[in-house]
Amino acid sequence: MNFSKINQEHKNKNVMDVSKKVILSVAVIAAISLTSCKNETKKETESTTTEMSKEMAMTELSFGVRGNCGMCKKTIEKAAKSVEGVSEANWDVDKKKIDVSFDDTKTDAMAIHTAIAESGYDTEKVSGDEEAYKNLASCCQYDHEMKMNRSEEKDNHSNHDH
Ligand SMILES: [Cu+2]
Repeated sequence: MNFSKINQEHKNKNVMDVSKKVILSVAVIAAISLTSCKNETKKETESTTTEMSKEMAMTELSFGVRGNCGMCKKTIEKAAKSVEGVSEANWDVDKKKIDVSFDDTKTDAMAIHTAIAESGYDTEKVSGDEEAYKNLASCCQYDHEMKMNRSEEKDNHSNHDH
């Protein structure tokens, strides 16, 4: 008699334990999914901030580069983009001027001038490499006296070194 009563109580206790466990695990799962949602949101915010600060670190610069045609444009832009940290390079055939965007923690203006000069083209600061110039297509062998950086508004930064 006694024994079966105890057994019954024991069973009841088991049932109680099981339902407690179920409630507990539901609560845990809910808590985990809440936390993971929060984490995801946080991560997204963080990566957005990183991208934004990356964009803010980009330095934009334009300077004169001599050249004649679309082939020159390709060579000049390829040379500028070969510099690590340069993300954009756009040479204007009419203005004889290049616009570049670069990460100033990775490179600087002189590295870009030098890379373009090595491909055979004169920049405002560095004369084009003579050997590379001789190897340019004859249509690309521009006049070394050519006026460069023909933009209307004069960029104040182009007149002094940093
Ligand atoms: Cu050309």
